[in-house]
Amino acid sequence: MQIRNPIIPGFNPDPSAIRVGEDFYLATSSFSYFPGIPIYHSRDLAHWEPIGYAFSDPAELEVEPTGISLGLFAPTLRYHEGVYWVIVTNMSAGMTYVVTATDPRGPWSAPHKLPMTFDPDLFWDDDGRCYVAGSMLLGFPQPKPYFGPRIGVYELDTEKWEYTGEMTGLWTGALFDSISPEAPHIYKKDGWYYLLISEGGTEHFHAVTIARSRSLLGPYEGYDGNPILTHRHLPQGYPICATGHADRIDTPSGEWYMVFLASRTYGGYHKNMGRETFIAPVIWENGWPVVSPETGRCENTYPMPKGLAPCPFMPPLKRDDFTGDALALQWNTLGSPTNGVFRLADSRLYLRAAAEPIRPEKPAQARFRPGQHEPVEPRAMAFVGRRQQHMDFSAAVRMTFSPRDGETAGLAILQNNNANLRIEMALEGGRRVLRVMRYMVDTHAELGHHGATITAEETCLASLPWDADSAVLRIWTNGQEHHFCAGADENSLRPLCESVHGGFLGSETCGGFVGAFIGMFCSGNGRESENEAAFDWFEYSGE
Ligand code: 6LW
Repeated sequence: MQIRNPIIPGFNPDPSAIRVGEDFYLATSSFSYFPGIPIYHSRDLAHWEPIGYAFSDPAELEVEPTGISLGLFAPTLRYHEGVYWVIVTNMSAGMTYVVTATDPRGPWSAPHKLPMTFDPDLFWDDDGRCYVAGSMLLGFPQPKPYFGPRIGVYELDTEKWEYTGEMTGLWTGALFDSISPEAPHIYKKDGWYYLLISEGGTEHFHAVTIARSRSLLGPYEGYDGNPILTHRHLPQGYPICATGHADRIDTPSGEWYMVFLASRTYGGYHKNMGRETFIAPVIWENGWPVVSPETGRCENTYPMPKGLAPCPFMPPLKRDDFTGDALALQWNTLGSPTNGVFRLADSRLYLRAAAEPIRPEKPAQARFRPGQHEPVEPRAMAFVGRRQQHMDFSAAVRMTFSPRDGETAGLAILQNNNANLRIEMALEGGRRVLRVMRYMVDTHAELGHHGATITAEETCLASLPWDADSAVLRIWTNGQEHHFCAGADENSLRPLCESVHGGFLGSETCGGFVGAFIGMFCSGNGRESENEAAFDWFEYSGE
């Protein structure tokens, strides 16, 4: 058996990991999906089982569906004196949240709220004092051009939940005029404070760099061998790209590993699954880490760590019959569901035709709220989905729905607010139809490229009269070719149209920080409605 990359496939960026005894835990970013901040557990570094979420009270998580790439950015997961800690920025609300738990499966505390730092880290020094390092990239006024330290640190008073004093600048990054120095983590080893960061931006030029100091507050000296991990020098055709945003982990026998984000491209330079979690071994040479020492690149596989027996976990069944009284861990809503968008009853999942549209009237443009708190009303879109984890996958549902004017329900692959592919039931001229829709934006919609005008286009690729109120809907892919089928039951599925190239769903094309979800939706498309779509089952399989 080997460790296979990505260790956590599908949208799982900004990994942060710890070891507690023989158990490894890892947290990733969730942006505006709910529950927030998935937590994974492993005993062997190869198999990572989802065990819960750090934010699972909708009222406590201020995220909403239209700013999909806002919400919870870049957690740091730590263990200190019997307590698990997660610190994370909520970009929707312009605040930093800290939650704690004595069991990483939960329950987690309500968030303690701090002024916003970006990509916050938690570090306890030997004297027990707690420090939050962060990036000053967003939320802090800075002159331009600016070559001062852009990674800084505050001391945190964990009784009063406030920063003590001013932020101390630590490092600018390895490159002169480095782009987006971010994702700091501080570690202490052999009398040195190591400051691990990322720079180059989270796209193709992402890189992991490191500096060290004899004192926590600096001065920090960058490593001459930086970057310690990057694929920025490799061509776009290389199958793993954008390696960065890293954290370290060690095994009980003292071997080091780095977990980091990267993307798999397929069918062209397309990253439909967004940024996923990868791992590579680390050795130390002359006081500095060497990542993936055999080749200097992130490989598809690595040998199992010494002394760790393979420890697979039971994967979820392919089909979810919705027989439980709560949604299984794989499911997320887009936004915090305080507005009653779903319920489970009679072994079915019901989604209500809430006003939030599956595609906005005008393309959505996310607003960053640097630095100041702006309360956000938690609410969700009636979308219950799971991560796309495979290039070749199949997803199917059985749905019953009686649409009223303007209402739609069906099966969608959602990349962000401005890019989706879907099969939906709707009324056209008073007649029920099943249709295939493509909603795509020109470019970089999510971040808006400062004032750029965004245009988006919705195309109906097929529309078929459908007299029955129920249907089995299926989307399957071979690479970027997306196929759409429907039928009265599983044995009578027929293609609805030609296959569609899904490369436009890649995050490098349509912008944003998330990755594709596939799931069930129901929408009043601007009008609140109590009408519901019922889903008997959902099935996903992939290679
Ligand atoms: C995150 C930053 C980054 O805050 O992307 O890749 C941002 N790194 O560190 C969103 O995940």
